[in-house]
Amino acid sequence: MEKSQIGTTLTHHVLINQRAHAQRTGEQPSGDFSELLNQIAVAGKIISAEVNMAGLADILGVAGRTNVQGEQVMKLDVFANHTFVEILRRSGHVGIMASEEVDDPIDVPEPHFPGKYAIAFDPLDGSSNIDVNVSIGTIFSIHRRRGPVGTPGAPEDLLRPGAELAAAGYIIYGSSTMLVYTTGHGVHGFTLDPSVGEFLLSHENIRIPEKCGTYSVNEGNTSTWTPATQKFVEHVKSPDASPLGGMKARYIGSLVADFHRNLMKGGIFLYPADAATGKGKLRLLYEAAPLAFVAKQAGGYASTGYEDILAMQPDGLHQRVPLIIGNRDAVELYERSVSAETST
Ligand code: P6P
Repeated sequence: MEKSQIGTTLTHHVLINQRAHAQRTGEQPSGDFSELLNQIAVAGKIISAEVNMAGLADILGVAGRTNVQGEQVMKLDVFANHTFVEILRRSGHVGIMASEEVDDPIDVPEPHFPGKYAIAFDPLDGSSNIDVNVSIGTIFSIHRRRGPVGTPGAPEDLLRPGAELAAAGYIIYGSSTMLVYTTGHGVHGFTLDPSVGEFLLSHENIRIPEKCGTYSVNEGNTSTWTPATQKFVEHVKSPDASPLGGMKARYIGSLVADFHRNLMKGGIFLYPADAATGKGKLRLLYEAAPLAFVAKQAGGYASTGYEDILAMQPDGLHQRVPLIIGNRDAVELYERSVSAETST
């Protein structure tokens, strides 16, 4: 039978995978996850339209307040957060949420139905790039709640290791809008066809390429790094170093864009710990853990330098961690350089 000219939609792809899951486990799919992912896609389409209009509408410029991170909040951030909260509340599949833009857990009040999932998201990461037309993104992580559906969710539904995630992914608003997700059975990319308003399968079973030819780090922070981090970055820059020398530098300053490039072409992204505080900048719940889940499913790995990101038990919604993510061999080389330093 000739291959259909109609692309594979997100819904169709989830149903195919759920049938495969049902054959593997004998569990009959409820269709809840498929509906939830479609609602995330709807939110992504709405935000994509606004992001692409941002240069025209009076939506640029600072909204005049700072978020829980102490960062100036752009109007698109506020819009993106509101879009996700409202659409997920109405979905009937979410019992509790966490957002980079909101200090406390976000509930699902009546008349909405608290469903079986707990979702943490960064509604619009890379917001400092919004008004200079650089790619930005949404990052989401999905846990299956422990409590029964119909009852309010609890923070404990969110504060769980990334290894327990039911699904994770991101939407990148760039030259095209792509949704990339995994449920633990491979990483799949869908590109938005704005003419029909559908995300169509464009990258099935994404695997991070073998060669790690790029390093991605803000070298303006070199003076704040530990000696081991400074040594690692010098190593990967040096053409004669082995293994993994001679890498080229690429740094966009938008986590989703830097991560997506490395996922597609191979590379290592570092936002290392500050030597003085031992702390990182990026957030565990809705940046590091979901991207670590995606990276692992694509053959990569993510670490703080000391431990696997997916093994970490979050101690708060907005906990910050160092993040080293990308090709497994490069991340493990970083871990060895850190452990060599701490063992001296
Ligand atoms: P720096 C954007 O504000 C962000 O949270 C990530 O998207 C990005 O990777 C990082 O901060 C960039 O931080 O300190 O290099 O500007």
